[in-house]
Amino acid sequence: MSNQRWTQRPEGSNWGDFGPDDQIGRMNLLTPERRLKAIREVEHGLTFCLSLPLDYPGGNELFALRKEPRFFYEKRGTGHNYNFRLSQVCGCFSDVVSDDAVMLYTQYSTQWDGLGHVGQMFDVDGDGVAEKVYYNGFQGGVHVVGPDDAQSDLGAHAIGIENLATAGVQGRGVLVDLEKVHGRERVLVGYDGLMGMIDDQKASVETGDFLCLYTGFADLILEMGKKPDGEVLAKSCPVLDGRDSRLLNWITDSGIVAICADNFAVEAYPARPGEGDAYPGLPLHAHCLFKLGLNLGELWYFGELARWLRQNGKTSFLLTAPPLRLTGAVGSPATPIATV
Ligand code: UVW
Repeated sequence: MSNQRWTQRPEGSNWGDFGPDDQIGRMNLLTPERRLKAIREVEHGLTFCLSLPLDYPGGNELFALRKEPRFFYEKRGTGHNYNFRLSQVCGCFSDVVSDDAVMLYTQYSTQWDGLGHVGQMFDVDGDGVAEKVYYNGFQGGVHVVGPDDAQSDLGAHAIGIENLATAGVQGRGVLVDLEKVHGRERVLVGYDGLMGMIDDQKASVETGDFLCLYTGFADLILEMGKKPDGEVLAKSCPVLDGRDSRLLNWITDSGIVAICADNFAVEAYPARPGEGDAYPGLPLHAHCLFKLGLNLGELWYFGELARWLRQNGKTSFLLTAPPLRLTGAVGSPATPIATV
């Protein structure tokens, strides 16, 4: 199999399986039938907001390159377009209006990783030279263009987050409760550990599902009240072992469309050392985003939903979680909602 962007695809990838120019990857498995099945999960009409306030974690201890939202206000008349009396436009108007603008780091808080977030150096054209490539062979500097590339038209012109926004991110969420088993202990969870919890909690994970992992990390961030302690966070709560090949194979075979976790990167970062001269620093990201086109949700907030599911002996729910339809972005804040 090959197409105009690649003649060889990475081992274990699904490039081309959803069409030569596919830009939504595993989300293709979320069919109308599976959405209907997800809607049938709803029995009580209760909703849970699965987002942190977007100004959390607070500061940038968690990741130095991502900053808190900053607000701006446009000038209007002699002041600003905020608490602005519309009588200044027409004396008879009684309105007071406010607008705001915000500088939002798309991956600061509760977020989706888009397929343009992590690629790999990989020889797509078989010439012996590795190129910067992303899911389905879209290229860094050509399709995903940054300020250090030759082109001046910046952004993800393919695999941008707007593709996920229009894919209809609504389906069946299945929550695996890692916090119930490990508490706040930092544990590397591989295939055996995850399968054990899925079995014990009778969480049936099916094709088209969103796998949701509750680790307690976002609860800890909330408790820190916008003053996150980086050292404590680095040693707290379970993370997936992205270097466990059996876990990665299970993700491929499971048919899940996304993994959503309440921790920083779903997987341990940094990961355990790999083998050979060059290997992914974020192996689960490489497997999911780059090879499978499977989006990752991070820093979601599952605390209240997890407690309700525990009390009611359930693991599944209707999940509605579109990203912003922000053309050309490689990630996006989200305000996911669970309905039970
Ligand atoms: C990194 O980029 C380290 O991970 P994330 O997917 O959490 O943004």
